[in-house]
Amino acid sequence: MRHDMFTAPTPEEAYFKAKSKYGFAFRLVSARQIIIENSKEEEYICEIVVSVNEELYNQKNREQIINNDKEIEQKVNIKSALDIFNHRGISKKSIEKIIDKIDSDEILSSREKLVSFIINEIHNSIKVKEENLDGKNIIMLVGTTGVGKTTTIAKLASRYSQGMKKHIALFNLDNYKVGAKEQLSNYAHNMGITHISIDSLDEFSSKLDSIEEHDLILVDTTGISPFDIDKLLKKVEYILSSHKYKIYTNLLLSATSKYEDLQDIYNSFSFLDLDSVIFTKLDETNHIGSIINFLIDNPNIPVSYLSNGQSVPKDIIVDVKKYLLDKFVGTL
Ligand SMILES: Nc1nc2c(ncn2[C@@H]2O[C@H](COP(=O)(O)OP(=O)(O)OP(=O)(O)O)[C@@H](O)[C@H]2O)c(=O)[nH]1
Ligand SMILES: [Mg+2]
Repeated sequence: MRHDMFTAPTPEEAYFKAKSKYGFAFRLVSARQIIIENSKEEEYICEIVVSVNEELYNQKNREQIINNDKEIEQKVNIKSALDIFNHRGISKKSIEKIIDKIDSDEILSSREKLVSFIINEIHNSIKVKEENLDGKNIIMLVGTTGVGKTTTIAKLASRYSQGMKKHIALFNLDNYKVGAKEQLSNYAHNMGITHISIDSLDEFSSKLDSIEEHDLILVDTTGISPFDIDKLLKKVEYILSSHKYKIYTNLLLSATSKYEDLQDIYNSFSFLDLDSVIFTKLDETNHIGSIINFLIDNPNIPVSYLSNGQSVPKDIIVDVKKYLLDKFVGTL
């Protein structure tokens, strides 16, 4: 026979520990309370000693050593994966969210398996909005000042009109910002596309009738606050209830923003019922951890396009998933 000792705050808990290790195949040898030295108040701990047969004792203690080793190895692998991804801007919260999904010890048993599991989950967290331009559509770009709305509209206009042969019109409200009208109308002129500029939301309905035959209307929202955009959208929806246009609202976010700013901007625009986000200025950073954190935290919003430069029309990416993953994995 061999003796084994268990300690716990109460005798019941000590007994429970012995039971969970040996089942009922043990005999209680002794039980006592031990005073904890150096404790401020009188504190006790309970200690029980049990006896078990040699074979069971050896088997259970071997299992315990193996389990302890396994636990240590898993902790080391998790810490190392956290370091790798933290270093690339992925937050501890995002990684822990992914690790919580793991339901097999196999993945945690090797650092390589854990890292490839996390990359796969990052891959899954990038939701892509497929380009579907069937029927009549209005695509509206919204976002903070200077994020790249007008430049992206010009790139999309070229893609849709020259690449896909859609009959398109560009629309903007230009009374809010000096030069905005010229910027978009220059692009429109160069591409031979209809450009309509209005001074107020009220003018919108009369102008819309004049572009009714177009397949696609791209709306720039230069300098308009989200609340005015909401008014504009309601007006557009009202006017268009008799037409056959579907409206898609895209929020532009800069890849150079930190995660907290991406989330704040998204929150302040989200009441607009956003269909997708477009990340701009990917050429200005090699670190897209903030984008990945954003996509992990907002799994319901897909990405439609990426903008990676100032050059119109070429700097637009449609294969969003591949570009983001390549860029992220390239830094690993
Ligand atoms: N590096 C880089 N610059 C960009 C990108 N997209 C736009 N820009 C530049 O960013 C600046 C602002 O772009 P705009 O398209 O005018 O931005 P906007 O959102 O229309 O700005 P407002 O109308 O003032 O709200 C310009 O200098 C663009 O050339 C991009 O993907 N990469
Ligand atoms: Mg603009």
